[in-house]
Amino acid sequence: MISFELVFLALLSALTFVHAHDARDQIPMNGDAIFDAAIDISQEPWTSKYGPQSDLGFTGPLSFSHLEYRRCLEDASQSFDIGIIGFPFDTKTSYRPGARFGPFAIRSGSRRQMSGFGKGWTLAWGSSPFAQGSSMLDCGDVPLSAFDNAKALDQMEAAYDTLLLRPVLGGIGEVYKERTKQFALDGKEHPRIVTLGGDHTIVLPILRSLNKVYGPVSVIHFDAHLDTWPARGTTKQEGINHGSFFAIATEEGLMTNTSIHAGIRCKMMGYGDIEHDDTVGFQVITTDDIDDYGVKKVIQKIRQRIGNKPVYLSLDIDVVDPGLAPATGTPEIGGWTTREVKRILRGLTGLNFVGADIVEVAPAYDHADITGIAAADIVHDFLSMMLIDEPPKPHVGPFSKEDLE
Ligand SMILES: [Mn+2]
Repeated sequence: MISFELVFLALLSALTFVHAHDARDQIPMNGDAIFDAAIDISQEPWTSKYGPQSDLGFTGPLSFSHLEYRRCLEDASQSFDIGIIGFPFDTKTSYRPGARFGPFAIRSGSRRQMSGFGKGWTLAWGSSPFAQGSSMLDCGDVPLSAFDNAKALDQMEAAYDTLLLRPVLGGIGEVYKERTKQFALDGKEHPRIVTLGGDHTIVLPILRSLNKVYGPVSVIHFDAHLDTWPARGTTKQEGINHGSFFAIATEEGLMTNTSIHAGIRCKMMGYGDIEHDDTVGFQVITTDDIDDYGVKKVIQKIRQRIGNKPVYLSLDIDVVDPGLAPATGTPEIGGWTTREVKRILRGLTGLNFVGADIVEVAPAYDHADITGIAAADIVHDFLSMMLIDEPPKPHVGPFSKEDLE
């Protein structure tokens, strides 16, 4: 007796043959793609019953928040207003390496914050970064040398230059607002790049690149550490590392003297480190200032310091307490909570950001992906912060204005 399966398979092959024959009669045989195009998927079992093959939060190829992924350095066919790029680099770190896997961990942590389907709206913002009229693209990772640091720094600068000099798309609606034109030396609107590090050294080539387009910029630096220590070592390359890049950037004239740190709490040689930090152009907001002065004052001081100048934001994940973000190279206890960092970032909305990064995520030291998820959520806030004109008002709900006093 012939089984049902055999009959079904025979029928299927017969149908496939007829279908193939029909299609080949009508369409010149010059490639499988043309042949495949002749298949009417709407009649196929999957599409006729279930429609598109949509990616779920936990499926699909890895891109930040499921944004479209292009290798932008070799593919200029798609313009963007905000580009996300990975700098997988960790060979200038002083303690635990592993941040070369940061871009992977942050993209992986972003899978539930889906850019499609209108998701991304939060009560805290009252909006979604994906609904601000700006086009975003995940531009992939830069293939950096893991063996030659001087080459890797040059590769980062060349990659950043390449993206920064691309023309913007100019929005995906009528609401697109020019953000960078007024500061650019060439008077043109330039895209903004969000970089996923990488150890903190990646900021030096980024500042070199930004300097060519904007001249010197101010920096808002979230970190447990100063990163303004003088270059030391017996070779030039040894002196350039994730603790000295800001000092080098200032020597090279890449920064204004109106920058500010937020969340500092590391051990130092002494107060001399702070005096030197001042010469590099920074004011210091310590981790404990949030208890003594509160979130509002922290926001106010950063905004006063930066004013209307073009500003670059660099966030080392170690600004967050290692209990909430353990996967980092140089953890320091007693840090800010992710909620505090998110609140400060919201408060900075409307400053003239020319770019941003998140660095020092080293997922080998993570537990249950919490650091990757925290970093991805912070990048989600970066996008809103860079696209909205002013900080969102506090939630009202069952509260009233009097409750704020
Ligand atoms: Mn740092």
